[in-house]
Amino acid sequence: MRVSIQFSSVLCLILLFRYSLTEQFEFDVLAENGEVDVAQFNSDLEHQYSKLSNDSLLWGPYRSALYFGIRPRLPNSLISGLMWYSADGYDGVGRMRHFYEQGDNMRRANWVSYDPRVGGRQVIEDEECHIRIIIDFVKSDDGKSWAVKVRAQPHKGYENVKTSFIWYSGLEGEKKSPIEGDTRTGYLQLDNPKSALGYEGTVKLTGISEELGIFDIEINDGPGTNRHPISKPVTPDLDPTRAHHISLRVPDDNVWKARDIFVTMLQESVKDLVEKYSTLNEFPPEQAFIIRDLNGFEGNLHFVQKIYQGACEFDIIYTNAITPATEKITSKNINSKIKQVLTLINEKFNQHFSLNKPFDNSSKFRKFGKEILSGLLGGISYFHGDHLVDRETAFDEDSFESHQLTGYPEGPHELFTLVPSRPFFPRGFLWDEGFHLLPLLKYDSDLVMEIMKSWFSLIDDDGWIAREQILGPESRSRVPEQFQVQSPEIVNPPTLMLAFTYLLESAKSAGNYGNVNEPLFYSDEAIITHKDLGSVILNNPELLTNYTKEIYPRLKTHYEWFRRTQKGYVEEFGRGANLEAYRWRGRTITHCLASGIDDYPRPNPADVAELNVDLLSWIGVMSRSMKLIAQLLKHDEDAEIFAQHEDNVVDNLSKLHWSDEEKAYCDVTVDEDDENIKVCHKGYLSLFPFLTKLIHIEELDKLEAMVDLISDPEELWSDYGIRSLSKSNQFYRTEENYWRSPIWLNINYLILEGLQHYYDVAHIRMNSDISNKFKRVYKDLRLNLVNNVVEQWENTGYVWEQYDDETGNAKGAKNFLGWTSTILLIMNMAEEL
Ligand SMILES: *[C@@H]1O[C@H](CO)[C@@H](O)[C@H](O)[C@H]1NC(C)=O
Ligand SMILES: *[C@@H]1O[C@H](CO)[C@@H](O)[C@H](O)[C@H]1NC(C)=O
Ligand SMILES: *[C@@H]1O[C@H](CO)[C@@H](O)[C@H](O)[C@H]1NC(C)=O
Ligand SMILES: CC(=O)N[C@H]1CO[C@H](CO)[C@@H](O)[C@@H]1O
Repeated sequence: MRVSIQFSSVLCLILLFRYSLTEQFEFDVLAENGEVDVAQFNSDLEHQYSKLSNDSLLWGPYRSALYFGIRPRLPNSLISGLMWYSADGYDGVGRMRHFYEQGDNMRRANWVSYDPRVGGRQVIEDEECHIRIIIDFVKSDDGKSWAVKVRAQPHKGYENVKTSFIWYSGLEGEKKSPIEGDTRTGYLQLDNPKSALGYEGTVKLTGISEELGIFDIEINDGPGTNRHPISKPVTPDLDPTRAHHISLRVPDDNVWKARDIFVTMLQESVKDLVEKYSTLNEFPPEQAFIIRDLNGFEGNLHFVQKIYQGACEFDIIYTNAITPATEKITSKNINSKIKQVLTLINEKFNQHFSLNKPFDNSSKFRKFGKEILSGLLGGISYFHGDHLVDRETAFDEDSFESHQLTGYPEGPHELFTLVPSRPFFPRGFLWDEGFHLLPLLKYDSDLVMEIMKSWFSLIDDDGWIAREQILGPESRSRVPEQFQVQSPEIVNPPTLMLAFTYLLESAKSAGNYGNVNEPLFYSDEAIITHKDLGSVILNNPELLTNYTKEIYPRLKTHYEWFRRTQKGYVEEFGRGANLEAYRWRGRTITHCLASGIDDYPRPNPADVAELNVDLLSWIGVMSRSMKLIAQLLKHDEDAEIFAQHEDNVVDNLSKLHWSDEEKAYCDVTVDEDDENIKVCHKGYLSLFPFLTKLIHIEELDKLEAMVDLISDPEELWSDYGIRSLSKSNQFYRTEENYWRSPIWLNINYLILEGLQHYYDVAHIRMNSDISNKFKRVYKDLRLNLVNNVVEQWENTGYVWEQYDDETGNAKGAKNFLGWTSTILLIMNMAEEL
């Protein structure tokens, strides 16, 4: 039986190799054209880029909600993960590590060096297991194979600590074999002869699937220096010096429950032991929780468990048959591969980020910067599945109670995205994503384009895109039910449009626009190689232009949907005709989740007459982005229309939302007599036209008011950054205190940009008092922000969602490497205006 299976594996292998050679061959023929042919060159370029990019981003720790979980950027495929627990006592197993949880006692847990195209290193200080875990992840040059080295170093005083590690791999979406004549479906199976007593040395799994081809996974036992607990096995199948394996069949979309499944199997084993021995105390802890293969199942999900004492290391090596022998990673060459990857990441970081004064002279800031970037990139995730949408419930205009939504599944969709916080918000957020991409523009603009493409492909035919992307059951398991359903009446700040504009502008300033990249000679050699990835679109902006062309109609629909669904009442309240004026839909008395600044005070009582200044500013951002895109594509008529929208927004921000008395931008509503009134809660909201650069540069009085508001310690200024709500406001630090005082880095970054922009364009017209104030505020704010975030990182091991305006202390979600990583951009900004 086994022999015939292995024979068929070999056969598959040969057939697959032939298949891959054919693909290669076709490509060569395509390129084999003696003449210079620009069109040919371009289409080859697009194809080559797409293939290289897909390959280099195929595998990754894209299950970022876990401490360490690997999957490819493919729906239903091979899903793997690492778990561990302390085997010193009987209670360790109850705190088995798997999902990255906010409450776990980790002194730190993050990537310290990482790039999705090559791999990197994560370091976890587990204060309960008393070990430091170092996880190195590397990929082969062709991107098709990978390897992981797990090392554990006991904390001082715990040199004999016992730790159990569990690796699991599960294959989903097993389809019929692509090989003609082979009637088997895809599979993943144990390659070692099955042994209930456990395994010495390497445990090997082999598998095949339609998308991946043939592969194997080796989980070795590490070098001879490793120690296992040597307690004599109470029963022969509980030998702690051996690796133990079980397998079972689980349906698609269930491998993510690996921890629960493992624990259930463990409970079965423990129950059995207790029945036979009446108490578990007969067994030392490292034996009591060894998984036992009681049922002899064979299936698509496999667990391999190991128990070590003291320092240890072991490797997991995934080898795809397609990877050329010279590029394969083995337990022999893995160390040099890791070294190579870490060096490469260092070089790439140094090449792309030159920290500016005064952060350029200390290795502390450099180390911090590299960790922030690595942690941000380590949040890149791939999601696949359906989400819940309510297209039925119309929001009752006059009711400001929260609406009870009933969702129906739509999809499946896929999303390649970053996440705001691995432990707390491990999924895609529209409002955050634009900020996530900004630091990456400098580092790998090709990656930014891939992520943007993925997001934009989610815009539906009406132009709607869901605010939170909760795709598939794994993602849903992390979100309370009342927040799972998305409604097409609800929008979110369109920060992706902001980032897309930055991308177009950086391609433009790379100076390659307009010239088609003409090849000097034509050969069948590759035009680009995987080493070029990161700056291909900057060097070949036509790739970006072509994509922009393709996505333009969809963006336009999105823009129109946004403006249509959020339109404010105008004629109804004597506000003239045709105004650019908008109101967030779906606000409740206490919250406006759509706006992204959830509990920021809004007009009270809530009224359909409300107009929101932040929303009008965001519309302005969209109009400006659409204008730039239309100009780039030479859609002159459209460009004019968008330019007109932008002008109207600028005009109306001033005419509708500016309060001369308060010297701030404010929301608008009506009083009991239906007269228009402004409601001014000073804070981030008052700054929106400034943050989005939509104040006319002639309006010096307004610019001055902005810098006054920012710099006044009784209003927004604190020693740690600009607070969200003024100290003078009646709601300052009240209730949830989410956007009612804490310092948020994304807005602070926009404030610095606003200061920089208006100083540049308007300082000639300002009197010296004001222009000096701009300079001083800019310089001090930048220093305050960086110094505090870095200090908090040193104290706590993490960067955070927010910082307290009175103490600078970290608050909210931990490991918030989403938009808090704009700190990296801030360190890169000029020291002075
Ligand atoms: C861009 O699109 C044009 C028209 O479809 C095509 O001819 C050209 O090859 C494309 N350029 C690139 C770099 O893909
Ligand atoms: C790369 O992946 C994308 C999306 O998954 C796909 O549409 C495209 O065809 C792939 N490109 C190549 C050359 O395989
Ligand atoms: C870096 O420069 C700043 C001032 O520019 C100074 O205060 C600090 O001590 C310097 N740090 C090191 C490590 O040289
Ligand atoms: C206050 C005001 O009405 N300003 C302008 C707002 O924008 C519209 C066009 O959408 C203009 O007509 C208004 O004059």
